[in-house]
Amino acid sequence: MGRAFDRLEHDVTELTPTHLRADILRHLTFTLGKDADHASLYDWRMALSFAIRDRIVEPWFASTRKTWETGHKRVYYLSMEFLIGRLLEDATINLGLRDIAESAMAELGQDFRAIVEDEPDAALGNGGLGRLAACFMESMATVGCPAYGYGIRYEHGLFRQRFESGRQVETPEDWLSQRHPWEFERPESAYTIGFKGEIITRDGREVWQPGETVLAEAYDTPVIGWEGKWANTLRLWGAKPTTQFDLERFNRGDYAAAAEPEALARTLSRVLYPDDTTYQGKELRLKQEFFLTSAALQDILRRHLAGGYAVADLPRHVAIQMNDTHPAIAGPELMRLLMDEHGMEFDPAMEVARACLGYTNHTLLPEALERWATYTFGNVLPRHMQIVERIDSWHRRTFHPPHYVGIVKHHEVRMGELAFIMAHKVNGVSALHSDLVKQNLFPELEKLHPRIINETNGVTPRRWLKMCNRPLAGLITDTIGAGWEADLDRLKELEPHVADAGFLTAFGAAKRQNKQALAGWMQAHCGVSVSADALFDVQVKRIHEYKRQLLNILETIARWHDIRQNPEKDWVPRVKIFGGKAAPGYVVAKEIIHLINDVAAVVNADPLVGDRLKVVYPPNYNVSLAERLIPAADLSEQISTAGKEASGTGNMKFMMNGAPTIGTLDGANVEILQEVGADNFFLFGLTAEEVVKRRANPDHARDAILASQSLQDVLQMIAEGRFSEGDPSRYHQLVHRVWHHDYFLVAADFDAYRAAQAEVDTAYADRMRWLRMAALNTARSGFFSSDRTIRGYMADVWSVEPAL
Ligand code: 26V
Repeated sequence: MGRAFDRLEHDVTELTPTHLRADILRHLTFTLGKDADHASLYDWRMALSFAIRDRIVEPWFASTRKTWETGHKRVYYLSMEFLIGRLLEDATINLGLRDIAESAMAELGQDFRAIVEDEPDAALGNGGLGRLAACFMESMATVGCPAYGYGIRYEHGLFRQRFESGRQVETPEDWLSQRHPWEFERPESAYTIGFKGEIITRDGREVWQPGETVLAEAYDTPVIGWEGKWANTLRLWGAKPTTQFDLERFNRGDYAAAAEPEALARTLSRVLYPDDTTYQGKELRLKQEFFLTSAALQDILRRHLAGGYAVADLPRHVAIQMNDTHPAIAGPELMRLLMDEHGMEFDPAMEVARACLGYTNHTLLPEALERWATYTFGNVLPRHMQIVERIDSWHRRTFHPPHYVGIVKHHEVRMGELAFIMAHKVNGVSALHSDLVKQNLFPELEKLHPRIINETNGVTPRRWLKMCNRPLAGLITDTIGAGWEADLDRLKELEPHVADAGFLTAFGAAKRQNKQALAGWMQAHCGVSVSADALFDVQVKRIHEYKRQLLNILETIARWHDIRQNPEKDWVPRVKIFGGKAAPGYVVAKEIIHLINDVAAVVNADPLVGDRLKVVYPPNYNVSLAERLIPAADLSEQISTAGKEASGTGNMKFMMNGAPTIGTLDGANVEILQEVGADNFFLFGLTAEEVVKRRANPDHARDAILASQSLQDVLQMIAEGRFSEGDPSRYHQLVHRVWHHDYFLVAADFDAYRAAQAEVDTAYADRMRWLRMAALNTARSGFFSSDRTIRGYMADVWSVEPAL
């Protein structure tokens, strides 16, 4: 095994369960101060985590040292979200220690699975964008791209979801209430972050004198790549007060006031904003964005100068990626640091900043595009407001864009335009999405400065296949040999085997094993018993109108109705599985959740239907639940209104795990279809262009409903209160919206969706045909490894070579 480091004390290749057991016991005793006889599951988890962490530290140092010594260019990935999930099992897998860890724990009388599942998810993200950042961190470590991820160490990640009478209830998430064994606190790496205040003149230059300050303190988590060959750092910032505790006030008895600055500072990293649907313009959110960005940029400049390089040389050593516009204040902040702190003039500073910055767009939805009122922006960041205006007027003077194009418009700062102008490359996240970014989002700017490229998303096959699907991963290794994990195109070698009934049967057995495990889990956790022979049809993602969970549940009702009408027919049994959270203020999404749970209650209790249809909605969908559901899925639901889903990444995980897609021509579905072939994909629905045309007809929903007896029946049943204990008012609004305000064209696509679902039934009934389709999905999923995506960014955006 080729290694990038040579000073290994802990050589993982020579580690035996007995060695590891000794390390675990040492940590149990000396790190945790516990006696093995009295250790809890938590204690054992900590002891194992520390023993594993020890094995990461040396490759981590070796990687860092090598980057310093060679002056290699580094990537800085700035993201308000990192949706990491659990780390223990992932670390053991990448170190090649998974089975050794399991044996070591068994020798100690502990169940590895139980220990792994005791770890809380690090849920520092909302959904796709945050999970992508986590996959990218793992892939950058795997391909040996020197990188830092920069984010916020939220005390509370995404809320926990419960259902009360079918309605979503949120409770705070509390991952740091237990010790987090993966991070290293770095009190010595702290930066002052300013807000508000005024602009003063110093030596004839305008500089900022902040009115408020907080401290950003670093917490580092090593991120280890496949086979432990390289490790990078995820650096999360925690907020602390800059002022000392006010002892004088405290002594005067003013206890609460004495703690005020502390409370104020800490709110900055207290909680993740749980709304990924609408931009709200809240001052605290802007402060969080600046807190992350300023801390990161100060850290980047400090490291650059410590390497002995000139400020003007920054682009040779530094590539900064903005994950959506959330850190787009990086443009003006970098300009401020270059000009106000390092004495550069505006023009050369612009050159340097633009050569460093890249911007990834993740959404076209107008309500999610960030725009800050100039009033808020100027109040919180007065110097940045000046700089933004200077950039805007420079841009106007130099390039003469149409009058309606610009950064500051109608008393708002548009972060998309700002990010575009400050970046040398702008990218979308799937082929279709990148085209739409060009055509619809930035057509004028792209004409003036062509810079939009595509980098289709990907997912890490270590977590999303090797780790979460042991039966299938084992079969793959048995069939094509080891090494596919970091060379996913090798899955193509499975293709010749789909002609072999023995291989297909083994493929089916692996899937069946996962389904059986999920059925047991759902019985225990949701109280629903399902047959593992039924088709597991899964839609898991944030609840959003454009993702059309509503279309899925309407089809479920139609199916239920059909089964009741024709109970003698030979139905293919189905389990409809839903998972996902709604933003707390998203009323319509919450109504959809309620309806799904209401339908589940009626359908699951219907003796006429029995095993032919079940609906299960496990609460609190998160990374760990995804790892349980996706390997057990037969069918992947990717049914967004065409033109709305930027890419999707869940779609790729299902494909890898051998679940064919039922889906629209949206986001990366387009590329999935292209890779897997039309015979192995259930395509339906209007295209992005047709969607736009159809909306021009104000009666599109009414026309579609009147043309579909089935949809009329479904809407009628809901309206009558069949799923709301006879109460017709509960879903009055929802039904009204389908008839009159169906912006996402649920009605227009309903019949096509139903027809595609009927094709799914037919295909599934032919067991060998289905297994062939499923296996081909896995075999052709190599393109969707995030290693491929990262190599694309390295070549097209960052100009970084792998260091391995
Ligand atoms: C948006 C907003 C709006 C402003 C307030 C806070 C906030 C927080 C998060 C977001 C994220 C919206 C963008 C997003 O998650 N996009 C998803 O990105 C995935 C990765 O590229 C992609 O696969 C999904 O299709 C896309 O919806």
